[in-house]
Amino acid sequence: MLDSILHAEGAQQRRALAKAITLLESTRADHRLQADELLTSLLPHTGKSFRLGISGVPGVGKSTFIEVLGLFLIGKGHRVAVLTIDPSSTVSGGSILGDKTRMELLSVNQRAYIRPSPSSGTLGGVAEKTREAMLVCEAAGYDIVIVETVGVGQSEIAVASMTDMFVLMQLPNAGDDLQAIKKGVMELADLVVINKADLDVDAATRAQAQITSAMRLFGQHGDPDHAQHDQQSWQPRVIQLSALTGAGVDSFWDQVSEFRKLQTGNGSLQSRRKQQAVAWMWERIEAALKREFRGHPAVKSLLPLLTQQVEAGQLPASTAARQLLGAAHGTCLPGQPARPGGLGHPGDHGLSGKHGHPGLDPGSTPADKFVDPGSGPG
Ligand SMILES: Nc1nc2c(ncn2[C@@H]2O[C@H](COP(=O)(O)OP(=O)(O)O)[C@@H](O)[C@H]2O)c(=O)[nH]1
Ligand SMILES: [Mg+2]
Repeated sequence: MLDSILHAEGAQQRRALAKAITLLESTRADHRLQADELLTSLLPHTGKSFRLGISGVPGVGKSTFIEVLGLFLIGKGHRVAVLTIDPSSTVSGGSILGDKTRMELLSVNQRAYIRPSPSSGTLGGVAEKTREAMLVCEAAGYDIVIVETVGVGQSEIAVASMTDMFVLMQLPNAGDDLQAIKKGVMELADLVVINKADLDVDAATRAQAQITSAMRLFGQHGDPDHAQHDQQSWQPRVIQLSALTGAGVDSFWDQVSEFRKLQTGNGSLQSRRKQQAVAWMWERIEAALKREFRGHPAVKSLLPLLTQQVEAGQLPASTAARQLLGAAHGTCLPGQPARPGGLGHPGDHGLSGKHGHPGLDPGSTPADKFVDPGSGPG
């Protein structure tokens, strides 16, 4: 499979690609081992593409735009892979994005590869599969990878944190209701595209001005920890285009190319990717630990009661957390009588007042192994 991904051409390579991605998406443990092996061998061949994230509400014109952009790029000699993260498909099995049919020309083009969102799993899991699929596409020589998502839930954050450039698509009336635009998402955007400019040029131009000034404000007052942008080298921009007529697609690509050149030249692109890779590692560690924790028999048996007590305001959330963490480690909390099975009595929640017990440092209990002190993907 490895060889076909790297060296085969045409239909044979696409088949290998599809097979590899299916393997990545499998939940079977033996498949996962194979997938890990495959990814490790592919890794030296990855990283050479440009990773473009595109987000926007359903109906904004993402599919129309990606079709026209994809064909434009193929015309320039690129090979284009399109992957999607669709949170709706993980919840309902239905899909907001899965309208492959809209990319009629792109989906049959030999130089394009389109893969819909995995349809089960948590958002974190789905995002990870997509990230891995992206690496496989890169190894197969797709030099532009587009990751598409809808503007619902946390999926934009997932896409922004696996791509080199994050593009937010808006409708021409977006400027009329800036409140409706989620500030956090706007802050992630390297470029905002006002689509459907053909419908109402005035509205699109107004939206462009309003969003430009709003973004400048975010830039000035944004939380520096979340600031992705080196203000010196790239000030996020707002442009308008029409995916339907294709007007503005070339200048869109000019912006992307300028961004890419700048970010590559000053090392931002490399450091962004490094950060992303480490953040994903932690994201996966946290998810796996949580799953393991929830599956622990002692936790399973305690959880319903403690949850109920926390809901009812009878037990401080922090105390419940410590009891559960202690249970998972088979340790009882200091100050509680040891009981068979190593669990404190679930009903015994009179812990307040014992927090100051000499030698009782909540920061050094084994329970803390479950907590990553702030080196998460945040
Ligand atoms: N007038 C106009 N309509 C557009 C444009 N882009 C997309 N549309 C239409 O908007 C609708 C939704 O587009 P689609 O690409 O499916 O949006 P998505 O849900 O974001 O993928 C379709 O009927 C498109 O034909 C545009 O630039 N101008
Ligand atoms: Mg669509």
